[in-house]
Amino acid sequence: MSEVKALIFDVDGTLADTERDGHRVAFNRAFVDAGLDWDWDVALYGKLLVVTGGKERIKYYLRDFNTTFVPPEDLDGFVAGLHAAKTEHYKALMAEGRVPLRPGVERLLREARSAGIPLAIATTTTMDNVISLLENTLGAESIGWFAEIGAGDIVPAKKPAPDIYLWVLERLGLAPEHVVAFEDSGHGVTSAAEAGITRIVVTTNGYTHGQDFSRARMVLDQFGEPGMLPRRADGDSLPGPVDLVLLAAL
Ligand code: XBP
Ligand code: MG
Repeated sequence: MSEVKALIFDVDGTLADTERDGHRVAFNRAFVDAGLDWDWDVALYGKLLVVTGGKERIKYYLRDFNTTFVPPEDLDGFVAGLHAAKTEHYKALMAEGRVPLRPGVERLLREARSAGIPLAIATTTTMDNVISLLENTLGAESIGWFAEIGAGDIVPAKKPAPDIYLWVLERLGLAPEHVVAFEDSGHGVTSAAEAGITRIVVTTNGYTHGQDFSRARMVLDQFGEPGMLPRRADGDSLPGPVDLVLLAAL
């Protein structure tokens, strides 16, 4: 077993349940601002999550779900404008403290920091969104906890493509066998696995429960805390929360 030399975290759905009450609400507010009658309810948004990336998701919605809407000639400009407005709404929602970190996230981050294990982020979401989530949950200084943050359009192809994980691994100067990746979705697992990472821990949520996690090493409902143990898909609890001892034995 190789030594664990860094932990790489996905953001949306993994660090926090941002999709339903963060991104989705922000998209809808941007649509209202633009005078559009589009409403992405909780169920529809679950279907739209098949496509990662907010701009890509809007285009997918127009192509497959709202086929009668006639977009302006400059589709890319139109989508970019909506998406920029959505990012502002997302940041405002985060500033309201609407979305807490998932159980055990802060504990695991702090444990790794104390042990001198570098932290990194590999996400498809916009960098501004990552910063605003971290600032409003762990405080502004927590951005410096991460040795590398790979986010949004920094790579051409978003998850499930491996590009963002490859980018982060290269910046860390580490081979995939030396890291553990944390994900919540099938697309995220594919992205990490295609980058060569085999130690992948999944924490599922309402939107991703039941997806294909066959390439993950461990699938749990949460990282857990000492009094709140993570459960596997079969319902069995782990003996303790996800910590560095467990990760070293993966
Ligand atoms: C997260 C996403 C993101 C957000 C929206 O996927 O798909 O696109 O929904 O963010 P993952 P932007 O957790 O696998 O990284 O609107 O900023 O693109
Ligand atoms: Mg995710």
